[in-house]
Amino acid sequence: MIDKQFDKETFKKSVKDNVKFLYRRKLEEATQEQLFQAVSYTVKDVIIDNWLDTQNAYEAQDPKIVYYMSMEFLMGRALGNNLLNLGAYGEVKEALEELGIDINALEDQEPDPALGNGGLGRLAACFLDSLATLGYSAYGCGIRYRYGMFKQEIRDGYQVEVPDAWLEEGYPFELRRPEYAKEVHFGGYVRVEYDQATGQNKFIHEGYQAVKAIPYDMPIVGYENNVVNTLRIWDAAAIEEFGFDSFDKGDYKKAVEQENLAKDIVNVLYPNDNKMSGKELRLKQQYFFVSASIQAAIEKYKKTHDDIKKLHEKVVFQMNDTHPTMAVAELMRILMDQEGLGWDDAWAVTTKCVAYTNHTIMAEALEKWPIELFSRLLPRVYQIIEEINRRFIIEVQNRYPGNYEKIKKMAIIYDGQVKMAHLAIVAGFSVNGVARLHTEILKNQELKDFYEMMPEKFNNKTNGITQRRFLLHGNQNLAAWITDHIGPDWITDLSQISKLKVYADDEKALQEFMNIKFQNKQRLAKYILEHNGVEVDPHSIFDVQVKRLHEYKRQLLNILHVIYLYNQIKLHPEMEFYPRTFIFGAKASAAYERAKKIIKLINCVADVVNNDSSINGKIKVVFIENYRVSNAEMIFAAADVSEQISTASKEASGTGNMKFMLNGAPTLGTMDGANVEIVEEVGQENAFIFGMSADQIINYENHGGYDPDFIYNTDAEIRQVLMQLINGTFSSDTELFRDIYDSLLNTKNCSRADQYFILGDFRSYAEAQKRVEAAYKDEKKWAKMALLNTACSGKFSSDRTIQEYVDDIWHLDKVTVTKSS
Ligand code: DL6
Repeated sequence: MIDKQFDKETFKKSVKDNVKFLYRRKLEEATQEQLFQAVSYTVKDVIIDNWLDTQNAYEAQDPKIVYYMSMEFLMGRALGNNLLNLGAYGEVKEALEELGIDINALEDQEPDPALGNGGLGRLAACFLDSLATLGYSAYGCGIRYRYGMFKQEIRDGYQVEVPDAWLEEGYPFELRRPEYAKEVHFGGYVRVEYDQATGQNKFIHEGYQAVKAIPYDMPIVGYENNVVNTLRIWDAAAIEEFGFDSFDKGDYKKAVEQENLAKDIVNVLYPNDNKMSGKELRLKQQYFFVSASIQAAIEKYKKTHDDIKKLHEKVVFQMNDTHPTMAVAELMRILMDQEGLGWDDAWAVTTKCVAYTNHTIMAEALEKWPIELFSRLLPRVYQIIEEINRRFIIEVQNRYPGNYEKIKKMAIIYDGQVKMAHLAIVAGFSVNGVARLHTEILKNQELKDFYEMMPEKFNNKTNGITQRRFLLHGNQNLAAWITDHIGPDWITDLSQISKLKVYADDEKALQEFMNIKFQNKQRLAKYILEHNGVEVDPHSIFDVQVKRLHEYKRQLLNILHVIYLYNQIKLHPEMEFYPRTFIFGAKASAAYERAKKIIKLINCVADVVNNDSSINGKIKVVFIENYRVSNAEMIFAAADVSEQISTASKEASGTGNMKFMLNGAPTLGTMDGANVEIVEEVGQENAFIFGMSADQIINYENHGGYDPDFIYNTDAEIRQVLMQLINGTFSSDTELFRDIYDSLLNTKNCSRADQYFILGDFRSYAEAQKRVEAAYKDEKKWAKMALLNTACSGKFSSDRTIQEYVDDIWHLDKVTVTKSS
């Protein structure tokens, strides 16, 4: 590959030239940042050739295109990943070494483009990687937030949010494309005019504020196949640049308003995970990128096709959760108001073009917008949704005559609110969940009425992750070892990794496998020492929970169990205990007070436990600051135990669970989300499963909850742990964790005691943790278990997921791209 892409000497010269022309410096004088930019521009030059070749191939072959519409793309760093996918990492590393440049240090210069919160955004990024690698024509469509996910600093144990100015130094892997700018309209009113010629009403949107949407394209490099797809993220600008003209015309106020609107729209990513923000600006963001993306898609289609009624043959829009659901009405608007189709024709096209993925059943995440806000901000779009709703209600009435309960539950507009999930289901030709259990819950519980009325739309697509970032790049030693043993095919066909199973009883192989894990643990221990000032023993069990902080994910269960273990060790200093390092990493939404308190609690417990010499370092607790894609890659590689302990039924899928598994860490988890399928692949005996089932939880919920007070009153050890939250053990301020304590019990301050069944699952969790310890002590048994986790992870590649989307939903054509030079 390298021969075609890179010539070492040319590469080195190009880096030197870039340093000279960009910074007027010699290589030796350049800063690390300047070297990063110079190298990245050199790599981008190669990518651009492939990008052009891909475009030519697409033009020649005219494949169907999927537009993956997502408010979030959590891309992670590009330089290393691009080099790997170009098949040039090793050679470039060598070339850089010859120039005296360390590639790792260089990669560390890159900001983490963090245009996403967590699972949903990272999934979108994995999907783009797989689409390019499998050779499908795809655009990611999103927003170029000026500030991505905040950087997390931990000060005095508290999370502090620091703005993420990822564009400050200029981002080398993007291209501004002003020639494809679009206008997006907000506010105003709709004037209806009768058109004599057609005998139809025309709907004319007037008095609006306009914003210019300017696309920036980022290359998405397929793995060694010359394909480069595009992530198109939209920036906003005022239509008329603020200037003297406006003063002269007395239009000053309008110009300032437009300028501010544009600035606001793309300013910042809302840092909410599994919770809707309900803010006007968020609605504006949604419409902004949806409108611009659909306009661009239709314009592209019309360049080479003249029958708009056949749009669905060449275009499909996948709505990543409900955030882009406005796509339904926007497409209708363009088809009717601009392309001149009547309602029925427009609806026929739209309903063959849009598909919806649901990522959560958390009630607080389901998007509902007040009619007042929606109709004021998007009057024409709202009008169209009203009409979709009117027609849908007639359908429901015809199907269930006299059943007003159905209308109440299924209407798109009800109770003064627009329900985006209902709109997505009514218009979408496909509705999918993201793991088998999740899809079943959607069908039988959350979306039961819709499933009964339109079962053919519902399907499951279990999530996946790209092995190229999370093994080939993140765990290079293990990747090389795997390739040595089974060849390189696993890189593009993860099912091949099952060939490792033959080594499950091979002592030498197991030893090598665990040696690599140990090296990765040493690397993480070094990072922890440097970043947390805490010394951890790589011989201890690295027990890891890294993910967003949310009560349903139950980091609280984990830390309460740490307190319980600490009490046990204090009480029985002689008891056998295998040293354990509990590693946490999590960002909490800035406004989520309880989640932030849980972070503080973890850090307070860490302070006490890590500094108590009486326990001889048997337990260490570490909270890794600013958990993000780049440090995640290193953390997964070093984990022994993967904590996936959500309340059953709440985690739609999880994808961290798959990344741990791929890197040889057995799951300690509930039967939730994709854990169910992980256990199915690897076997119960190679995981540590505990807790109530989804059915049990749902049953409790449907019958008024359960009684945690009973557990508190009858289990003295659990009671002791809870008391320690409010008796000064972990903070001299005994009120600091009162809210957490209250949330677990039927106190006067708590409306739903222990909503996430922490006490209910506590004993079962503690018992599973004992099984972990026993298994770990048996070195051979553990090594086999770890290796089998890697060997059984084949199903969880996003390549498999994408192929299923292609086969069942999108029906895309595979394209081959050959290099032109
Ligand atoms: O599907 C990706 C990811 C799942 O793996 C997680 O289980 C789920 O919590 C997450 N959902 C969201 C929902 N956000 N909204 N809306 O992030 O999706």
